[in-house]
Amino acid sequence: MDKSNCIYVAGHRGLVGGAIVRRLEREGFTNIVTRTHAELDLTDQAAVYAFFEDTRPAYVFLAAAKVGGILANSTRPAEFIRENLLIQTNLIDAAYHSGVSKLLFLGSSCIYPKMAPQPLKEEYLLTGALEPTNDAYAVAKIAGIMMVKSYRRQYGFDGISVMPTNLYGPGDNFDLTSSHVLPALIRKIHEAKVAGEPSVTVWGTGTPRREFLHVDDLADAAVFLMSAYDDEEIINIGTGEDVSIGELAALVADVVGYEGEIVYDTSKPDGTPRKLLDVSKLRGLGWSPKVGLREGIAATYEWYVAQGTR
Ligand code: GFB
Repeated sequence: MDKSNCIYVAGHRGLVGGAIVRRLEREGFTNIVTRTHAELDLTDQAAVYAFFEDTRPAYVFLAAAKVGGILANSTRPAEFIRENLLIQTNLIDAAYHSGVSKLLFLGSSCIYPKMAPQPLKEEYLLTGALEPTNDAYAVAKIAGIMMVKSYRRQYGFDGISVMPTNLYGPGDNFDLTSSHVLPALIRKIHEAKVAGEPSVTVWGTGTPRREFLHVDDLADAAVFLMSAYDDEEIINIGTGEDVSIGELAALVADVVGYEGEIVYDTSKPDGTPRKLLDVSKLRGLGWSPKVGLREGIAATYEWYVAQGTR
């Protein structure tokens, strides 16, 4: 990518897209194109085609998606499958037809089978049944991966698919009905501390294990892979380390300075027991994460508190 190339970041108002724009700006890219939802509805095929014909970006980061935590995924699967299929189908096809030089599609670690061996190697894709709490979202993402791969095979289109682990950071969604676990715990534990509550409720048993990557590291890896990776096979982006939800709650409580009790609501789902990515392929290319979990949680907590005081 040249600094003056036209680069379209789809989904720039989201956690991932926002971080990619910040990363590109910091590196001195001068021609970054973004569109808000009000300006361009990515589920509207005609509007997406017209946008690509007018703008003709050279590179596309496809970070636009309908995303959410375990509750949102399990209670609104129709929205997750429909919106993600429409957005990615429109963007990938329009990018190909308008002559985009390269497209990077973001998947998710939930595409792997629920009971796959750990850590999850890229080759485990489509070797077993999915986790039911997010199977609709996962099927949409798998369709995106297959579309990128098929356009490469049939048309020679230069698309790559990257699979990030669970992400967090500034700009995350802190709505308790739709958020992922990390922002949810930051909010719940902060509010319990402020209100002097004796305990905080964490969903599930606390035993599932998750790997967390700071979104600035993800953005760094995505920009790196746009240049360094060129293959039809997917590539994982993670830290290679995970923690249990119980350990995560204790860490967040420590960062926030909350000394109350953590109680578990086992009527809520645990989801997949573990999804730790094998990151040897990415490390082999020379990339590794920079933000440690405690440090990343502290920075995200600071950002969250600052939002409320603005
Ligand atoms: O982050 P999370 O919602 O999604 O939940 P997944 C991870 C774990 O944290 C689950 C537990 O075991 C939850 O039960 N948890 C505990 C909580 N307390 C809370 C809470 O207050 N809020 C939330 N949200 N969880 C998602 C998928 O799976 O991960 C998506 O549904 C996507 O498709 C995303 O892949 C990265 O890690 O289980």
